[in-house]
Amino acid sequence: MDFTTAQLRNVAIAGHGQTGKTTFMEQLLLTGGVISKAESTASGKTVSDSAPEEIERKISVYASLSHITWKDKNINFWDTPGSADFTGEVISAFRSSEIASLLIDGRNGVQIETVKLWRDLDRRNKSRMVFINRGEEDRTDDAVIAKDIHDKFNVEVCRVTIPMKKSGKWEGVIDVLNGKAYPVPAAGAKETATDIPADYKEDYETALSNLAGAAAEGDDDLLIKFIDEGELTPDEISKGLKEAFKNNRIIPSFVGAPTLNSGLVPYLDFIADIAPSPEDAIETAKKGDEDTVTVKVGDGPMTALVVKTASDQFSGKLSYIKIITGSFAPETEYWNITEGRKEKIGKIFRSIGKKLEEIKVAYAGDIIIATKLPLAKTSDTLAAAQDAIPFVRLRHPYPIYSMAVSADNKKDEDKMSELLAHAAEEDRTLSYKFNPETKQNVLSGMGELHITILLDKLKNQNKLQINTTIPRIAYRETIQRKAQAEYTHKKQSGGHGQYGRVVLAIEPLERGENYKFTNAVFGGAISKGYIPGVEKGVKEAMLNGVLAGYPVVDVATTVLDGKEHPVDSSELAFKIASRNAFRDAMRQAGPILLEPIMNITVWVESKYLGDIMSDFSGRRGRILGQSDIEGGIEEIRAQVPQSELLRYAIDLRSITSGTGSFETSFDHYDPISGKIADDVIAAAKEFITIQNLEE
Ligand SMILES: Nc1nc2c(ncn2[C@@H]2O[C@H](COP(=O)(O)OP(=O)(O)OP(=O)(O)O)[C@@H](O)[C@H]2O)c(=O)[nH]1
Ligand SMILES: [Mg+2]
Repeated sequence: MDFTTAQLRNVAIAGHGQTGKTTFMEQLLLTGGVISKAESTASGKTVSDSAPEEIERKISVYASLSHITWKDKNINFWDTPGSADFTGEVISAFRSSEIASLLIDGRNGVQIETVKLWRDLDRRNKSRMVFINRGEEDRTDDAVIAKDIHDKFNVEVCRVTIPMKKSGKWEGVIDVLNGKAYPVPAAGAKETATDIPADYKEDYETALSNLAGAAAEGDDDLLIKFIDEGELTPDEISKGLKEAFKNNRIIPSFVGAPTLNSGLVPYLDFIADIAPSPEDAIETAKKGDEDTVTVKVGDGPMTALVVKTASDQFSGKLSYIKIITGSFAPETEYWNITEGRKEKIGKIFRSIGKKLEEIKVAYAGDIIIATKLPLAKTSDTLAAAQDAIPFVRLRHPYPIYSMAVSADNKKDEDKMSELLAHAAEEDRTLSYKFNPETKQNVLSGMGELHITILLDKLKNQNKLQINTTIPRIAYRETIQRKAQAEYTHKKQSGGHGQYGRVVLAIEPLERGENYKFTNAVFGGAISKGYIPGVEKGVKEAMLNGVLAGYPVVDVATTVLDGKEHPVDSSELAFKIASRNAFRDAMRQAGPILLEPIMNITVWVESKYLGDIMSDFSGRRGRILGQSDIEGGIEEIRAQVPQSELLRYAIDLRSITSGTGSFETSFDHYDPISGKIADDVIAAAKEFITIQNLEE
């Protein structure tokens, strides 16, 4: 079936880990008639959590896309993972959806990942609705959650459904907007509408009046009418809610008991009737350094954005594509604007989790899947016209947790590198790089779970043993004072000899100035032609310092004097002489080690503030500042040596029971001394010995 842009809805279901998103999605699919039985994550047979790593761990790892046809609308739902380790998946879902639907566990209220998602949605100015689940449980009270939301985000929710729950017994929900009740259906039966029971009339009247108040936010005329008359007609309420929701001025809230199949019909009705279609939604595009331009979702030549790529065991490479303008056809060639090359499109599909349903055309605003696209990567723009402006790329955070990885032999190591490089292309929150200084392959991601799941998957699929260690740190060496040294390189072993004598002085530069080389030889003691050899020698010496073999930085070298031989001198002889002169000078110049210092920003609930501060002091950290941000969250900014942060993703998780998060970036190098430096030097010596044996 074809759906026009106005008939589409794109909803990203998101929220704190284990709040019940996948279970909720399953019940929505059942309600929408897509599946005939709702499975639980315990059974490992849910539509959304179909990957082996999801089934094994009973958590979502990937954003899963399914669609439901409801009231002639095609609703695309993303079920996203709640763990911060898989935040890249949520980014794909948010970027391609006009609506975010936050699932809140009725027993626990707004939890920290939800607070972080909310902040992200604020930055995107994205419309959001909330669904409070586990309504049947004693502890769940949607009024308490409404207050929690108010306290954390300073917004009022407008309750579109309210619970029918007296003396702790869950009886169903009332759809305030449509003035109907939905009693809990019998096991296996569908939810159907009835009149509102007399017991709940009063609750309903109050909620309706509040809903009219929220609808009045949508339109000035409605607001005036509401103020004058104190009420609005049902049509006016619908119209006002549509406008207010589309413009992100209200937060509609729903309550239900998904596993009892209760509260889902009014939620789907609201999405179909009130929530915005992608029509007129705004995308941003940008060519090179030119200004950003805005593009309205709708008619025009075909343009689209690749929002996610994945590999499927059976279907191969999958590209998830949000169509921005025009219509998207299968068996076509489009331009991949990002690559500057033509992309051959084969079949196109909608999906129910991993099940693909072939379609013949799709229109602006839809999210579809194309298989086996040769070039497409996440953030690529596809277009009918070669000169289309590329859409702004998806913004992914920097990876915060790194492991050095290796395999047992060269063949496996090559295979490992190929697989990891491919994984990093698919998942933009991963990075895989060879660090030439430490001679290690480093895999970085959003947390221990992220890395572990990826490596387990590769091991299982490819029968590959991958070893992990904590990565080495890229230390540096420098000097503390001026020194001078001379060195004569002389070899007279018959035939052509080698001769070069170099006198040079070194002195410290400002931190970050790195390198300076001056030739101050007077009166031609060393001919001009040999000076490049002298400089090469200095550069070579600076590759491996005298303390622990780390690169030497922030040193100025001046060549003062030297001597050459008419026959035996050569560039090579001067290079060897100056390399040794530099090393001798460095030994006298108070060599010290430098370590990388990182900027770190941590977000935690206020109650952990003290623990975070004292933990930083144990890590030789320096606090730069701290501020309260919305949602009862503290932001702490500090500088901490990189060597103290290697396991921070794990440690922060244990300090904050999994609720904290952080970002880091390199800032500068600082000297280290005493035992810390001794340990680094001892470890490096061991490393150098092994390296030498290997070479
Ligand atoms: N009683 C009850 N249990 C639920 C409900 N929703 C989820 N659960 C249980 O809560 C656990 C987590 O449910 P999931 O649906 O996997 O939660 P999720 O939010 O998708 O988890 P992540 O994707 O890992 O963030 C499972 O054991 C579910 O059976 C509910 O409405 N009622
Ligand atoms: Mg899930």
